[in-house]
Amino acid sequence: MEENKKLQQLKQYKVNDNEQPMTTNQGLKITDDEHSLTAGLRGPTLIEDFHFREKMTHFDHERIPERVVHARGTAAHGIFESYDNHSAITKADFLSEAGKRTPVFVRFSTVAGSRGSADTVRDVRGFATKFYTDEGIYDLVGNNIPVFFIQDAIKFPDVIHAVKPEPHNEIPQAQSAHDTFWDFIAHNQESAHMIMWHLSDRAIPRSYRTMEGFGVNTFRFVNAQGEAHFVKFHWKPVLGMASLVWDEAQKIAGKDPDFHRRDLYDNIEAGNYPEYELCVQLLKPEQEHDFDFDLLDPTKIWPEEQVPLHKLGKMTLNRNVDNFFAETEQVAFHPGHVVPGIDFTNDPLLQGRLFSYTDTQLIRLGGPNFHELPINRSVCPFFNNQRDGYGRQTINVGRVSYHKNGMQNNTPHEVPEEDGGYRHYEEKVDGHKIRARSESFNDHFTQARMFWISLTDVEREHIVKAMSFELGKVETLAIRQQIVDMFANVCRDLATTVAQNIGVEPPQEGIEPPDVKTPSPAVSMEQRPAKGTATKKVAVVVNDKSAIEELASAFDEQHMTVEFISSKQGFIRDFEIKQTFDTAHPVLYDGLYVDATFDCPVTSRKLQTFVDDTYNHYKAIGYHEAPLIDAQYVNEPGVGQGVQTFIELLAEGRHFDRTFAIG
Ligand code: HDD
Repeated sequence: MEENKKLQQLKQYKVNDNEQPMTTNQGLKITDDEHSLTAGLRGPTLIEDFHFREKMTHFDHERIPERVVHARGTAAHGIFESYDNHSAITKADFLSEAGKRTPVFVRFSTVAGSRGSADTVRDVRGFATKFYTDEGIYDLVGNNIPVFFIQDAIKFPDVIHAVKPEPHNEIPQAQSAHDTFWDFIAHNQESAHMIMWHLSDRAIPRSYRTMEGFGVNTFRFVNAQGEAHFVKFHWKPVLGMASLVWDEAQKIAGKDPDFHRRDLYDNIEAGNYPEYELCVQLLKPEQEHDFDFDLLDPTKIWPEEQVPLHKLGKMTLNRNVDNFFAETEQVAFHPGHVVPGIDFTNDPLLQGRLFSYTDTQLIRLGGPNFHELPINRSVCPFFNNQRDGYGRQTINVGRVSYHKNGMQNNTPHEVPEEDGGYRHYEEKVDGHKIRARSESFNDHFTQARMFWISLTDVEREHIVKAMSFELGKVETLAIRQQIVDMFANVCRDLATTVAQNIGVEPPQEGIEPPDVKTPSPAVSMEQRPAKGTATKKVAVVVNDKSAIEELASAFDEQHMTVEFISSKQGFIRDFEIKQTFDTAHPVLYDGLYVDATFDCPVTSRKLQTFVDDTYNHYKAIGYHEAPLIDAQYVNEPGVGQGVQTFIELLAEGRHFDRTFAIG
């Protein structure tokens, strides 16, 4: 494993207490950690018991506020490597030469749920990357959906209050399927486009390794000559994209609430390092008004067919954290952490974000020194006249803590732009102070419609089901009706089918979607599907008569992850059977290979349930001999005999053309 600059820096903070004597925090060796100091064997505890007090006080203060959004997450270290010298578009040093490597730390998250909520809920996923560059920290704080619910940051508390558990009973946890969320949507129609993505398979990813990331807001690149571009950021997973199906996602939430966290951790431990290419879309300042949407509107994408992607480099996540709290919980991102060459635009959502992130760290991490926490520390040195505050670690020497000064030769000194000083892009701004929004932000349905017409039939069917599910959980019929009417602006058939499913009237006459002729196929996940077998996880059902040796080597050759399942744990020959039908569940695998039958009727029944669920979720099923699986499945798509056939079926992904599956 490469010791990048950040990992080297972190080393000095690590403590391994293996084989060490136990001490108090003051270093005093402890003789007894089992008993409080009491007055007599059955008497009260004494206040002089400093050991008890220190231990208990620390425990009492262990918790910090969870993130107000994105509380549930997991993270990993890695490295970003630039493909080229990109100085023609940005002077950012980490993009300045081919092969230049920059340490990164990435935190993936859900948005709505609490810190202990399930991973596989229907939600947007956060994709936040901290680049430890030689010029300071750069944070790209993105999501796995390229647009947002609202256009102006002042509405962020509202959309979040609406989606969070309802205030009177704190139900439901990590779900958008409830009244307040859909009431908000019905009354804030700018969210229409985002809702289409939220109801799509993007909101239930198979893993963090198989989802895209987007910077969402429009940023600005500036080169050394001062020339600027509007820029949108994209992360493309090298494995391709894959999602769960809804029935499966709900079941996984119970069977393994840590499903995504475990998947990322296990794959990094196994050396299956997730990779993502960083791409940008670029537009020149003079193209600002060339589109039928506003470039500053965060509810809009720039269709890739109109504005192509340029690849900048590749990120590889190759190391798990040592301590979840110290690293993953304490990491503090902020879209305002930028380096020379990266700047902001007047996107009204971004502008508000630039205030919110530092503000939230002050309450979450307890004061203004969170940049000193090991995970947040820049790898380049930092000097200024900021001093003191809770938990200050730096020991600033000398008498001077102000600028300008004469006693220290006026240092730390300001740095001219040509020596790396950050200079804001000098955009001309002129206007009246008003609370209003440009009319160019008013079209809420064209791109929602474009998204809809760009999807495959299966993807569209999933949206119909998702909307029926979500609204089916809404108790207030008026809200269901308002949403049906609202989405007639996207597709009348969609709205009518959902209305039928949830028992409300079809959409009002006269509501028609905009006439969108050009789709954007790139928004469909089918454009970049996770094909192949690499890192796919399969359950292989075996007993002592099975050809485990051959199966293991055939699947290993395909870089698949295999778990053998049988009626009992223990060893069959050299192979450890780690899972049984009771400890494992078919929703946790990408495919199933059956090479065993069982005499016990209860075990046979459990195997049948395994096959049924795998079938229901459109996943590949392989078997050694036909009698090993139910005859009704044998001629179904995605079901085949023999290892080679199974490998091919698994490589294709899901088999949505099944006769009676659900999902
Ligand atoms: Fe945000 C966290 C992404 C809009 C305010 N946001 C947070 C995280 C991600 C995003 C990935 C988790 C970072 C982590 O892992 O620690 N947020 C986005 C994206 C947005 C967005 C892509 C739309 C473009 N956010 C947004 C707005 C506001 C915030 C409009 C407020 C004005 N976001 C926050 C926050 C959080 C946060 C309250 C909570 C925890 C934190 O910042 O560190 O400041």
